[in-house]
Amino acid sequence: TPPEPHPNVRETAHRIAEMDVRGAAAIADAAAAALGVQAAESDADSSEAFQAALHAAARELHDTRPTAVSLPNALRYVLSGLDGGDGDVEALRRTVERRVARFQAGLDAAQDRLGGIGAGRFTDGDVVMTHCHSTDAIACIEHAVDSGVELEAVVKETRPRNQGHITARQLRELGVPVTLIVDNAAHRFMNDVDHLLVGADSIAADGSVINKIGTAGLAVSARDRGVPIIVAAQSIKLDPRTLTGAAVTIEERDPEEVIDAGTRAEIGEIGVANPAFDVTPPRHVDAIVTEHGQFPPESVVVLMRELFGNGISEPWES
Ligand code: RUB
Repeated sequence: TPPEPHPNVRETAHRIAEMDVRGAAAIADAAAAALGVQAAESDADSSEAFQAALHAAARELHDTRPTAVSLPNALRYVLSGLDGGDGDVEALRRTVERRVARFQAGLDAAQDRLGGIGAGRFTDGDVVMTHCHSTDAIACIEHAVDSGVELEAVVKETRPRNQGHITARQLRELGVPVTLIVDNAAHRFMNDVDHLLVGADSIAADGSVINKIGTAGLAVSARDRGVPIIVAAQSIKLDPRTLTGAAVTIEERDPEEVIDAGTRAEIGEIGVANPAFDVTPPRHVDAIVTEHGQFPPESVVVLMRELFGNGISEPWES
């Protein structure tokens, strides 16, 4: 039987699955932190036992939500090529702790850098439409506001979980005037906005953007009105598995997020579908803003090869 992960790992996995921790960057940060606790508090007496416990922890974290690639990328960063070496548990522990710290610092630095790059797209008086809640997207607005650019925002509420409320509050706190709209009003407001700004959970090698359900239709609407579509996504959102043709799994969530059981029973026998994400094709995306610069979606594969090479490992499967 595999070793029991540390209770903090259990708790973190639960919080990710329940979406108390949500959004691709926050999920990656929390998963790395949990591996750090697993390493720090492991009572393993051999490097094999130490690694087995870490792998079990990573598996539990990995199996929480399937779509945001930042999660497996975080686990890979911390665990890849970890060397049991001379069997020194203390050395392994220090290596893991150092990698976790470096990973977390890297997340913050990347978001800050891409925010500065994305901010360059905005000029005084621009109106930005947002979908869901993305910390990478908000970083772009925050950098623009900090450098004195005046922006307004049209914020989609983002059913069924209303992450737009989080975006509305954070933009409000930045001093950005916010107009909250229902998702169905997006096309009607498209004439009034200058940019569509969204985040990403995963970006495939062909430049497809996997983000909160509704992004793909929204991009069609923006295209129709000539509104540029910007995706703010640090490189941890690039999915190296797609280099070899793997498809990104779209999470299907509980129907109760869409309709409560009582109301559903009153309606009678119906199916309810609740996919959490969709795929926006590269032709509907103008720019992917990363910490390494802005890319047309078709050329993001170059960056992906540079950062990940062609071989990727899933150490927690061993
Ligand atoms: C969140 C979502 C966000 C991306 C990017 O979905 O789709 O746009 O994760 O977020 P959910 P960030 O609420 O289902 O997790 O830029 O913060 O990584």
